Amino acid sequence: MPNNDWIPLDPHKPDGSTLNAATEFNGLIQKRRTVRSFSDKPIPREVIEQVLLAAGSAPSGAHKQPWRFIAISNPDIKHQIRVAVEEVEREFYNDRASNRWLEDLQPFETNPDKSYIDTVPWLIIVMALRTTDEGEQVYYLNESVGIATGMLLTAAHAAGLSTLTHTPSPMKFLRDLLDRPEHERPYMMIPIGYPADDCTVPNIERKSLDKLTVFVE
Ligand code: IYR
Repeated sequence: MPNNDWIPLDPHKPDGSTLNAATEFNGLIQKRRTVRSFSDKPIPREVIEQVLLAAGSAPSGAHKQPWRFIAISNPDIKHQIRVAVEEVEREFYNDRASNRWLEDLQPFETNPDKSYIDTVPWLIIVMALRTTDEGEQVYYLNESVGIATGMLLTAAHAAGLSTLTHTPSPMKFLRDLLDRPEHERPYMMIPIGYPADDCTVPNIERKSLDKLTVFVE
């Protein structure tokens, strides 16, 4: 990137006060919930494209943009992924997870059944690029991809869609199954869809401001 190619910033200027804009956005994002029960209602590819463009606007180390989003709606491929994921998850629940871990998961009633992968219209596999496609070094890979993933969740939520952050472990099988190159490391699976009509979520609380923050003024 040439080091003298600078343009004026085009800042976002919300209508109304800054406090109002901040409060409104917080109200929107507080409604985001992780969902495990999805509707099969289709979502046009154009919607997913907008969500992924938003995710791809994230900041990254030296602007290397070390991510790729594999967006899958093909039912056969989704089913193959479901079968493989459920095998990995069965091993997790039966052998690998500690008792403490299983206890911590109990309130969320998670289990190896990932049938939502068949139901949900889109499955996004977030890939972290260990080098750029051109083989260049990347920086702060986990931070960069984490931010982009957070923005993906936020963009989907703003569009009225629900998501689930899913990290089966190990996830390497996804690269083979999707025939992706060596430098792409599966980072997270994110089903995107409308929530099922009868979707319920655990009644959890978020940290209060005093637990969440320390102000040094
Ligand atoms: N990957 C498993 C287990 C799991 C682990 C954590 I930490 C969670 O917050 C939720 C689930 C699964 O998806 O079932």
